[in-house]
Amino acid sequence: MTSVLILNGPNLNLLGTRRPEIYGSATLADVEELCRQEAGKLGLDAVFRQSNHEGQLVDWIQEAGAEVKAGRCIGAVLNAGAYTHTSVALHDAIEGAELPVVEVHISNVHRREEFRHHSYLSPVARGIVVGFGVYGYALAVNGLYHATRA
Ligand code: CA2
Repeated sequence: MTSVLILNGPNLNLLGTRRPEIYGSATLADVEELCRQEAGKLGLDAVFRQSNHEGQLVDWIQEAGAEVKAGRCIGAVLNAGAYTHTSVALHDAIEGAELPVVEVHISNVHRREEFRHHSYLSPVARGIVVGFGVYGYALAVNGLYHATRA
């Protein structure tokens, strides 16, 4: 079965426990279930991961690039959390792995602090979903599927 990778960065394991006014009340386990449902409708297997460590995210991006080249994966939905705004390493990993990525943010980062307005990942993303709460993950899975269909 072809897969779609859903990658979550630092602190997203805390989803649903704090800051509901910004991130809502869904937990990361709820987001995983949402992604599994959405991927299933498209005939895809959702591989869902979270790490607080930049290098781990780089490793997963590189592995996913190889899976895409082998025809076993369509690409990744990526909420890199705060690394979005800091990480040249994630930018380079996506570019180097030629991984189709849809960048997703639960909150509308452009309505928040200025330091959240810049993304190192957007220039190497196929698309961006911002500000639709956790439903943005479902939109991103769909967007990635349609953007990568031959
Ligand atoms: O809106 C998003 O999805 C973000 O990627 C979330 C990141 C933030 O640094 C980005 O600017 C925007 C933060 C994720 C941390 O999530 C928490 C959830 C509950 C409690 C504390 C943090």
